[in-house]
Amino acid sequence: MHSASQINILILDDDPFILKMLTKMLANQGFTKVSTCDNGRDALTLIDHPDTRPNLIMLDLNMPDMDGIEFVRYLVEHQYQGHLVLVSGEDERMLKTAEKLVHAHQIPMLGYLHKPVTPDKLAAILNTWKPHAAENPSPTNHKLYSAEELRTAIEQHELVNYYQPKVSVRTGDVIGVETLVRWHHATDGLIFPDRFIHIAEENHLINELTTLVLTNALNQAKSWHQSGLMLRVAINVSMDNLASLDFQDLVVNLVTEAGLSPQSIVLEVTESQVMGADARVPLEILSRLRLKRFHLSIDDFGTGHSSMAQLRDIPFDELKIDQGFVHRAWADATLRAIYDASLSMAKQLDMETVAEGVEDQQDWELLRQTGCDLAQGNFVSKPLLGAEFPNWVASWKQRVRTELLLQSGN
Ligand code: G
Ligand code: G
Ligand code: MN
Repeated sequence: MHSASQINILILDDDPFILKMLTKMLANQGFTKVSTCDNGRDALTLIDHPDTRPNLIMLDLNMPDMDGIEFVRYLVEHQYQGHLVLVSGEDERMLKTAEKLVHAHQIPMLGYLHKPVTPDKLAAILNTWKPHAAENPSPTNHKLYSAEELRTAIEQHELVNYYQPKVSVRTGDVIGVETLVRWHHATDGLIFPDRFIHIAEENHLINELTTLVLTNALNQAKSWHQSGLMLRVAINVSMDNLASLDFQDLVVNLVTEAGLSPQSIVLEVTESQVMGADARVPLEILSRLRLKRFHLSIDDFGTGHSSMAQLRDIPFDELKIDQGFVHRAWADATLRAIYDASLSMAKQLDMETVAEGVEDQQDWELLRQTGCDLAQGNFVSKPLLGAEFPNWVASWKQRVRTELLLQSGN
C-alpha cells in the first residue's frame, strides 16, 4: 500500500483557481507533495527531472498553448512511467475519446473528473490507485505460432469447439449456439482464436480450419438433435473462406452428409476485413447459400469497414450487435444511441437481432425492454464444451424460472 504523503502529484491546468483549489483538496486528503504547472512545457521539464518526476498527473484537456491531448503524446516521448487523471469541463464524449487515446498510448489512467471537482469524487478516484500494478505487469504468453505448428494442430485435431448459447429474451428458450474454436495446445494450454485465426488466414489454412470446425459442429448438432435439443448451430466464416466458389459446395456437402437441414445452420460473417478487390465471389457464395435457406448473420455489427454496404448487398437475416455497443448501453448515451439504431435498422430489414456481450442483469433488462430477439454473453453462459451443454440447459431453465428473467421490472 502507498502512503499519500509519499506520492508526487503534478497538477497541470491553465486556470490558477483550479490549481489552488485542487492543491487544497489534495492536502486535505493527505497528499502533500503536490506541484502545479499552468502550461505543458514547464510540466515536461518537471517530468524529465528525477527529483520532481510525478507518480500521478492531473491533466486539464483544454489549455491554450499545448492542449492535454498533445501533452499526452509528449508524455510517451518523455517515457513517463506514472499514472494519469483527466480533469476537464468538456463533455462526457470528449472525455471518453481522450481516455481511449490515453489507453492507446498505454499510459495507465485512474479515470476522469468533471469540473467542478468535488472532494468526494477526487477521493473516489484516488482510492482506485494501485501504484505498482503498472510497473510489474503479469507475465503473459505472447508466443507467436508458425503456420507449420498450426497446420499440425489442425491435422491432429487439437482445435476444439466451444459453444456459447443464444437465448430468446422473450421466452428464455435456448435457440442456438455460436461455435467458438480454441486450440488445446499440448504444452501452452488453451489458446484463443485471436492468436491463430489470422495465421490461418495469412497462410492458406483457413479452409482447412473452417472445415474442421464445421465438421465437429455438425457432429455435435446431430448428437444434440438426436437427444431432443433442437439447437441452431452458428459457425464463424472468414472473408477468406469466401474467396473461392468451392466453399459453398463444401458447406452444402458437409451439411447434407450430416443429414441436417440448412435452416439449422447459421454462417456468421465478420465484416472486420475489407472485402477483396472482387466482391462478386463472396456475394455469389452468400446469395446461393441463402437461397438454400442457410441463415446468414452479420457479425460484430458496427465495428468494421463497411457494415451498411454489406447490409445493402448481402441477404443477411440475422444481425449481431457488437458487444462494444451492448454492455452498459443502459448507462451510456452514446452506446445507447448506436444500440438503438442498430436494433431499429435490423427490425426494418426484418432481420433477427442478437445482442452480444450481455454481461449482467441490467444489460439483459435493456434487451428485454427494447425488444431485442436473442441474447448472447457471459450473463447467460460463457462458451462451453459440447458435453457440458445438456446440464447447462437444465440449469438455465431453472434460472429463468427462479430469477424471473422474463418478468417486467420490479
Ligand atoms: O471467444 P472468442 O475469443 O472465442 O473469439 C474471438 C474471435 O474469434 C471472435 O470474433 C470469433 O468470431 C472468432 N472465431 C472464433 N472461432 C472462429 C472460427 O472457427 N473461425 C473464424 N474465422 N473465426 C472464429
Ligand atoms: O465472433 P464474435 O466476435 O462475436 O465472438 C464473440 C467473442 O466475445 C468471443 O471472443 C467470446 O468469447 C466473447 N464473449 C462472449 N460473451 C462475452 C461477454 O459477455 N463479454 C465479453 N467481454 N466477451 C464475451
Ligand atoms: Mn461470431
